[in-house]
Amino acid sequence: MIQIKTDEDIEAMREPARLAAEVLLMIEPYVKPGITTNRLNDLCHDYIVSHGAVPSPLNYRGFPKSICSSINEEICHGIPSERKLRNGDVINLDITTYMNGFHGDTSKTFFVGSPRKKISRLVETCQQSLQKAIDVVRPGARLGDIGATIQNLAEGRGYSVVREFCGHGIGRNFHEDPQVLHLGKFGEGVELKKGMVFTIEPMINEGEPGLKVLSDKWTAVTKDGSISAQFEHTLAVIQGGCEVLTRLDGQTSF
Ligand code: EYF
Ligand code: CO
Ligand code: CO
Repeated sequence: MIQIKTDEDIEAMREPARLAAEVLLMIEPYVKPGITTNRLNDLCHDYIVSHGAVPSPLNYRGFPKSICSSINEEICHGIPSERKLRNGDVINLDITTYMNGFHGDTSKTFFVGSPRKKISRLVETCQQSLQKAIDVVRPGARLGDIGATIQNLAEGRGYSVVREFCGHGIGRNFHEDPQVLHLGKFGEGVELKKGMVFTIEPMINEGEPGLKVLSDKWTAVTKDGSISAQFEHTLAVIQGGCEVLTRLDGQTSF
């Protein structure tokens, strides 16, 4: 069942959502060759806790860390470790914070050192697909409009959309209804209503859509070893459109 949020609920959600966005801003200068993903995890953890919040992933269904860090062919749910970032890597950092009784969830793919041209086209396409999907969100639109928008852009550029993971309702729980698929057909699926709050978090692969989960039981990687990119925002459906809760004031590019 989709839980419709009141204006008061949405006001309470702005704080964890803004904090998650601030974490991505805070961590960006540290995303450099040589740093370990454990260090990135600890910097994010300390920032979240020092701002009176809790990192939602920590112990969630047994997840062992405070953020997800997914490098190159890792699609999502990568576990921070002693692995050092290298020039040319791409890394998605996925941040969810809990405060005021609500969660806020956002993620971004960063270039480590000098971006490779072929990979930057993939990463830019993923970011654009999220923005185009956000642009269709308003009362009366349908979940299929979101999926179709992402699928058309990604596949039109020769990439593939990950099928196994999707965006999700979010609020008092990290994951709520509805499931927000990143592929679909225009005009199909649940009709969007004012007060719905959900994430859109497309995962786009350079190659085939298939994935496998590593023996660590968490990290999803592309089956063909191709690079994968992801961006995510939490948004609230409001009259005439949506409010991107995880976008900071004045932030235009992401
Ligand atoms: C089979 C986890 C559970 N799940 C989702 C638990 O929505 C998320 N990111 O945008 C999201 C983040 C995390 C997450 C962090 C940990 N988990 C992972 C993989 C499989 C699974 O249940
Ligand atoms: Co996330
Ligand atoms: Co999410």
